Amino acid sequence: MLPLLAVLQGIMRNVKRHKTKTETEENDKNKEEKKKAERPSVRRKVKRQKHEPHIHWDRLCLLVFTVVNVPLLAWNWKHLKQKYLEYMEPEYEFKTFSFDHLSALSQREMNMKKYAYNYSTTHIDKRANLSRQEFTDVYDGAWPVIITDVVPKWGAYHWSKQFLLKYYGKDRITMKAVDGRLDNAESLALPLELYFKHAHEGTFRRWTYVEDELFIPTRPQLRRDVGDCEYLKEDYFQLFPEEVRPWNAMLLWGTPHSRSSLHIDPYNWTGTNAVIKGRKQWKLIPPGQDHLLYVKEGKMSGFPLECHKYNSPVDLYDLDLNTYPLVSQLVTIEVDQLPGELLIIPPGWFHQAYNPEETLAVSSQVMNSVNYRVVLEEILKAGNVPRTGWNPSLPYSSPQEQVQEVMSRLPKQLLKRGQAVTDDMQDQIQNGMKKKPRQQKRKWKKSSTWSQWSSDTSSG
Ligand SMILES: O=C(O)CCC(=O)C(=O)O
Repeated sequence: MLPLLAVLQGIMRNVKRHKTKTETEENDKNKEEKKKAERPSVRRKVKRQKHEPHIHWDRLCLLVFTVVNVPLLAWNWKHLKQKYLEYMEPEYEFKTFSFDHLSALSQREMNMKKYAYNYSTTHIDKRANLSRQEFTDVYDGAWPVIITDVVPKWGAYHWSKQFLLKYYGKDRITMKAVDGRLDNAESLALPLELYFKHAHEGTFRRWTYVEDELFIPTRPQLRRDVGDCEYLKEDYFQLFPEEVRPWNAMLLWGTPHSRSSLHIDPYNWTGTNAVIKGRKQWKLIPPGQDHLLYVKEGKMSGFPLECHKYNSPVDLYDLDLNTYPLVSQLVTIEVDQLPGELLIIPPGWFHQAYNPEETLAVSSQVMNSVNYRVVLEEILKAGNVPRTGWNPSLPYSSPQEQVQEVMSRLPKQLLKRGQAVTDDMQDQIQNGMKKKPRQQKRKWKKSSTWSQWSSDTSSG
């Protein structure tokens, strides 16, 4: 700033000097011209000179100075500020981050003393009229909880199979069909009306599970019916560009015996699961036991913005201890979830759900000030943005600003890719396999009849 002011002063001084010099020169000239004008031969020449435009050097200099220096000044200010911050502290690097579950648990134990509630430290509490503060103090990021008084207020709570059939019967929904063990699954896109007819069928070794990530988000009326939860209103996923924002509100509609894999959610977010009809049984694994779960490294989720996938090949509802002997050491927490109940699962907890009867549910997610750093870690770990070259003041800014900063650094081609993943997925569902998927791993077969799928799998 100071050097620039000095330059400005210098220029002004020169302009002044130039001005006085020009004035004296002009006076002398005028005198001479007067003399010449007395001679008729030069009278015409003098007249012409009188009409020539007069250049205001001072104003011109000031204009040039302003045009050149204002942008320079703006750039310099930013640059100097950056240099100052770099001098005070070197460039910030996102080091690998891991959530400290033990300290979250000990904090929870301390906070529990503030409230007159008989908390379980080995099971899952079912709560109503829970205050936001108590949720933050005792459950968020630390321990799963079932909320019983939220879902009954949602429009979705009143969905029936008939309602879905009436308005969306012809639309295709995506599902996995299992014949044998859980890992022998096939992906299908079938008309809802076809699934509707068979949704009550299912045996322990042969079942089907609608796990459709786009069905609700792409139908505004259904999306509106999925309400929110007072405790999870803060959601930084809303700061993600739309092209790479994780799909939200997955439709889960399973035949009896259908089940999810044993997994941690994408981005390691805080997950929610609302049962609308039927019943779910859950096995939840407190963190720190990943070494007992045979999780394969390096698997990717295929989400619009890539992240690692943490799936265990173990089926806790169909144990194979010969192949996975370490599982016998696992500590699991079990809970049954009834219609109208909302389960909230903290990051880092492997979980698997089993539908003992036909069950309709919706799962969602949030990124908030408790888990934002875990989610950012997954984004960095997947190589979406480099870990180096960040503004040193970043760690001191708010979680929201940090998320915004990371999002602003996503390369344009990632946004394009994100949109392409969603478009491909929709194309495949609507048009079968006509369009070749780009970078996407999920592929749905377009069977048009249930028996076609059944005969396909039985012959295979
Ligand atoms: O209800 C289910 O099948 C489990 C869903 C689930 O775990 C999830 O959405 O992450």
